[in-house]
Amino acid sequence: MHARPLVLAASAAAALLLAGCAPDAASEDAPLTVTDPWVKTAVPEDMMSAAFGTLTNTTDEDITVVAATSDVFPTIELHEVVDGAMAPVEGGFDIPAGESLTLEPGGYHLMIMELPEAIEAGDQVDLTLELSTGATVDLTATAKDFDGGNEEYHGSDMDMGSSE
Ligand SMILES: [Cu+2]
Repeated sequence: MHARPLVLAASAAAALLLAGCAPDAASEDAPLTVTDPWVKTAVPEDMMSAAFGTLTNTTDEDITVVAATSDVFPTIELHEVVDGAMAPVEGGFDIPAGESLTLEPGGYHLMIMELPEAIEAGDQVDLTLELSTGATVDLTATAKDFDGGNEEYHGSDMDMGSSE
């Protein structure tokens, strides 16, 4: 539900070491909060899934999410949907100071590629967002079924009426 402060504190400490003379305030604060993260259920035959949620920049500087990683999924790409077709987002997700970016079906999303195993409803999926600053933000997305919006994820003629 909430980002883990312990991990954030650790990465903030690492950032302080690297920066040398960074201000010591805000070491407890996540630069980015993630609200309602969720991931679409999928079976390996789907080959892919996607994760969503609202990313809020809690700092007074612009933030760019440059990558997403997971212990479970080998490849996660940052995508957007443009005119009904997915495309990688060049440079990552830009989130201006104090603003939010919502990842949702039909829009920005974290694309989970090469799905190695099924994602079942209720599963908790741990993901890590990497920021351009080098900081990381952990989140746990809850898996849920989502039928709408599937068309955005299939450019081919398959999956027109998959039945369980
Ligand atoms: Cu995608």
